[in-house]
Amino acid sequence: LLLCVTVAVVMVTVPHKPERLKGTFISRCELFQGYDCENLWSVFQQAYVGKDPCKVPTEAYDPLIATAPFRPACNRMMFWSKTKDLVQDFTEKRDCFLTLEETVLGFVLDGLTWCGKEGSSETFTSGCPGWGDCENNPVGSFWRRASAAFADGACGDVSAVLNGSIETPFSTTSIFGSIELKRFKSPRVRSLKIVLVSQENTVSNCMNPSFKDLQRELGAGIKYNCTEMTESKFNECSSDPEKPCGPCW
Ligand code: N1C
Repeated sequence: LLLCVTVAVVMVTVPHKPERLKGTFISRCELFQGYDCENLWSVFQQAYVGKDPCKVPTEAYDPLIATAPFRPACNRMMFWSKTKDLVQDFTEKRDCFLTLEETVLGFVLDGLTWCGKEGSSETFTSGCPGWGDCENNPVGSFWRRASAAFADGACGDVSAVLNGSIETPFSTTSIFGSIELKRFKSPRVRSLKIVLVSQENTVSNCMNPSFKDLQRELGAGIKYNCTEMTESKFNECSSDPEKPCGPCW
């Protein structure tokens, strides 16, 4: 009997995983001011609910982006590739830069998995296809669409934090390399500052051949520079009281 009661209580109090997804979405959304979070959830769901989870193109998220558009933030936008944790720690301490994760859409969906199923009105959080399964999966399409819209707002001096502890810090197939970089337009975007951050082991520097690819892809008229930095120096940048907002690179 005790077991039955426990199971019953758990079933009532711990919602099914998809319910948890909605809960996470709404509670994260409520940390932002000025959004109708229930409406945002319903617009979000329309992108993938009832669809084959391998047939959700980036355009499916157009209404979602239109409901919570990104505002341009000149000289403050920060992009990254293969340095997510590092950049997240950095922006938490320092309010000067804006990443996609700090906007309402990036924030509510960060780290989550979701998909629908043909003939069902439910949201699933397991058994969803990943990048390796099909390109047009709900999660991948969201990040590609949101990254494009976020990058469209870039202006002035833009920063991108790349990983100096890997062989190819700039990858033409990453979201940064294949989507964001291509949307930077001169003269709206004046310069791109690459900050190449290495952990204990430095594997590549600013002379890395992949930066030739980057410069080739970068729009004409946009200035480019690259600064190498250790992880500890980078972290110091986020806590320098002398330069609370001044660039450290
Ligand atoms: O493919 P990436 O990096 O180059 O993408 C990073 C790039 C950043 O500049 C962000 O603006 O694209 C944006 N972005 C996110 O903000 C984001 N949050 C979480 C892209 N992807 C994001 N994710 C997840 O990480 C998502 O699942 C995606 O596939 C990975 C990409 O990480 P990466 O390869 O390090």
